[in-house]
Amino acid sequence: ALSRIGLAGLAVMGQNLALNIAEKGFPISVYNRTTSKVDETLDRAAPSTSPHRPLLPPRLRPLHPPPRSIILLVKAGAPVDLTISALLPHLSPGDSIIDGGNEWYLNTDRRLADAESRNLLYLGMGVSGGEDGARHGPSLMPGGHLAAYKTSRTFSPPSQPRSTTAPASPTLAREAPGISSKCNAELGEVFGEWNRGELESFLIEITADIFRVRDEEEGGELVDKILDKTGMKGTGKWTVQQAAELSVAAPTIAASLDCRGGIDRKRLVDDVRQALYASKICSYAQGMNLLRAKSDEKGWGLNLGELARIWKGGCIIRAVFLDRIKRAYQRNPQLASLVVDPEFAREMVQRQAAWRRVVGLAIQAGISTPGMCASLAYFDTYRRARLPANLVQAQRDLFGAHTYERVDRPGSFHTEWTKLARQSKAGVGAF
Ligand code: NBP
Repeated sequence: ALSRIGLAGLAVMGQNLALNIAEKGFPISVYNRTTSKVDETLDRAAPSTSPHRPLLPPRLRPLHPPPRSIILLVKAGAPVDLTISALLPHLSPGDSIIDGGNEWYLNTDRRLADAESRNLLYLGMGVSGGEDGARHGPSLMPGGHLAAYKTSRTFSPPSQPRSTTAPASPTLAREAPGISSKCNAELGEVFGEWNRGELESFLIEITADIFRVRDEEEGGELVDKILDKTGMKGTGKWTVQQAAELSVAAPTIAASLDCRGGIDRKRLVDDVRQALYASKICSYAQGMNLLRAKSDEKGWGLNLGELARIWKGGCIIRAVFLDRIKRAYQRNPQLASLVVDPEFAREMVQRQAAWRRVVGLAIQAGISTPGMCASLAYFDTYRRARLPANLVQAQRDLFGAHTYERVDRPGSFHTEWTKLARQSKAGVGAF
């Protein structure tokens, strides 16, 4: 059969997604700049589902007449533009381009407008779930032309229900006083146990596995041999930039990005579990608020509860509590923050003593736990009726006449602070 679907970019994600789509019975044509990856993909495909080759010049023969959908899974940025340029001469009005990479949204906006001017349709589609998700059922978050979505949804690989961020530092339990430094196996057990409770999620599950892996060549445990340096492809940085631009508080997410740099042991482990859970809720709360702010700015009308549902399958942030997050937004779509939803607020309050003990201990012992500390500060801002921001705004009004709002009446106000302060001082002196 001729394929209606093409996929360009056969690295980890593209190769696995192509095999997934082919396996579900949809003929697909594939392309990669380096042709050996096309061969690799074909070698991996079951004979009956073999993806067609090649998608791109000189032969576009296997493709069905328009409309077709071409998925891109190449590195974000210039490689996407180059791949689109190579594809353009072979596309016809009504065809859809679906960029499945983690792209900066302004690049997506630009390409969408360009596609429109050529009578093409465009989707920017977040793909989560890594290699395994792409192969067996990723979490997909498309945005762009509705018509492109409608044409393409027929072949979107179904997500399989399986279970974001782990803002806490798992090294805390290991480095804290009273905990042996050679306890990765024990930590593996602890994470395994946590994954059977309220913390059940992909990242807790894989952390348990990582602690169990030995270094086959050199001996010892592999996690201890890994340099404490993490790579990044820009998504974390973009999230923090957006939070700053939209004035949405996201300290846990920012701290997680930054760190990508004689005690009762049982109680400590349990305290860390509670602190981790509470910190994760803060992290989700910040992410959701950021999405809502962008949605308000752009008029997207995002349904936050529905987003929580999409992430339940395939996505690396899948977690057992996403169902409850969905319900929280169903109860109140305008929820100011997840931490003030009655159900989550009750849980946070129940866990705060343990959380404070863990953060206090970490500070005393000089162990960096930026995610947990930032989350606790975030939570505490919601516990206070008033925050010290009034003083900051007064300072801004003093030095830059930036005006301020009042708690007791509407409007925008400006005060001659220095003049009044001098008068007041003079007045005090006269007493
Ligand atoms: P990479 O992000 O490592 O990109 C490799 C692909 O980009 C290869 O096909 C490569 O072709 C192609 N490419 C490059 Br690099 N420069 C190119 C250029 N100048 N012209 C044309 N093609 C070029 O692959 P990935 O890890 O599979 O990820 C693909 C996308 O999906 C990324 O945006 C990523 O952020 C996103 N994503 C990844 C994951 C994950 O777990 N890996 C999860 C979710 C989303 P070549 O073979 O010829 O070098």
